Amino acid sequence: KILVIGACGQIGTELTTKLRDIYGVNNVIASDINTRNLELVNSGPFEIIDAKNYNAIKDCCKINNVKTVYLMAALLSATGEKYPMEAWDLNMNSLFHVLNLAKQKTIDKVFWPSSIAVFGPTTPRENTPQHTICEPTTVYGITKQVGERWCEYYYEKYDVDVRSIRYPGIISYKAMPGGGTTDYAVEIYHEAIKTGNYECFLSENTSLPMMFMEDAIKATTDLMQAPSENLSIRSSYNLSAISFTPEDIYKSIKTEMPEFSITYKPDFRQDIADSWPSSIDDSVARNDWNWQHDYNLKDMTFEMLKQLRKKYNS
Ligand code: VAH
Repeated sequence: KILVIGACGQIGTELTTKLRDIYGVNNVIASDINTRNLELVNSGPFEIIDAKNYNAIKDCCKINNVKTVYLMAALLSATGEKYPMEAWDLNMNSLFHVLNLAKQKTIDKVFWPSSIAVFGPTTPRENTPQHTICEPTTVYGITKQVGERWCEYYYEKYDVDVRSIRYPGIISYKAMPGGGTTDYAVEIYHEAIKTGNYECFLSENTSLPMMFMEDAIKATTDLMQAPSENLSIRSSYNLSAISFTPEDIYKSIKTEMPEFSITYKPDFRQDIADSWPSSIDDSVARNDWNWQHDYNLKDMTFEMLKQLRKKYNS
C-alpha cells in the first residue's frame, strides 16, 4: 500500500487522487495533520498523522502494510522565513523518520520533494544545471539542500530507494498553495475570476521556473515508476516546464479577459524570488526517465480560467 503524508496540501491533494486512479482508492492512504480538505478526507482511507511523529508514521505503515511513502508535508519558503525553527523541525525530522523506516526495511520506496529553492544567489541563474553551486538563502532552501544530501547518503549507504524532484513553482486550481513565493501565480487566476484585478507581491519582470500541476504529478509518478537502474540522480532531479514573469501571466490572462488589471507591490518575497534561478536545465531528467512537459503558459491559462470559472460559477 501507499501512504501520502501531507495529502491535504497543494501537491498532496492531486497526487493522492492520481495515485488512487493508478493503484486503487483503498491502496492509497491519505494523511495530514488535520482534516482541512474534507473532500479528500471523505474520498478514501484517511488518517491524522503529524509528520514529526515517528511512531505515528511507523504504526500506520506497519498496520496497513505500507511499502511506499510520498512525504509531501513541509513548511514552504515564505512561511519558513517567519518560523525558521518550525520549518527545520518539520522539514528535516519528517524526512529522517521516513528514510529510517526505509533503512530498516519497514517500507521499501520513498518520494521526497525538493525545490528550486536549493539554489541561491551564487547559482548560475539561466538554465541552471543539475550539478551546480547551491548556497540557498532561505530556511526552506537549506532544508531542501540538506535533505537532498541525506537522500543521496541513505541511497549510497543503506541502499534506500528514495527518489526526488526539485519542483519549480506549481500552478493548480484544486488546492491552494501553502505559503510559497510562487503562490502569486495561483492567486492571480483566482483574482482574475473573482475581482478582475490582482495586486502582485513580485515585480513584473521576475522570471521563475514554473509548471502546471498536471505536469508535476506526471513527473512524480513517472519518476517513481522508472526502473531504478535508469536513475543517475539520487539527490534530486532538476525539473522544469516553463519560465515566466508576472507580466507574462497577466498578458496571457488578458487575452481571454481584456478587462483584467494588475498592480505590483513587491514584498519580502521579492528577495526570495531574486535568489532563485530564472530557468532550469532538466536534461538529465529528460534523459533518465523520458521527462517531457505538456503544458505551456497559454494551455495552462486556458485550463486554469476554465476550471476556476466553474469553481466560482461565474
Ligand atoms: C515555494 N512553491 O514557493 C514553493 C516552491 C519553487 C517554489 O518550493 O516555496
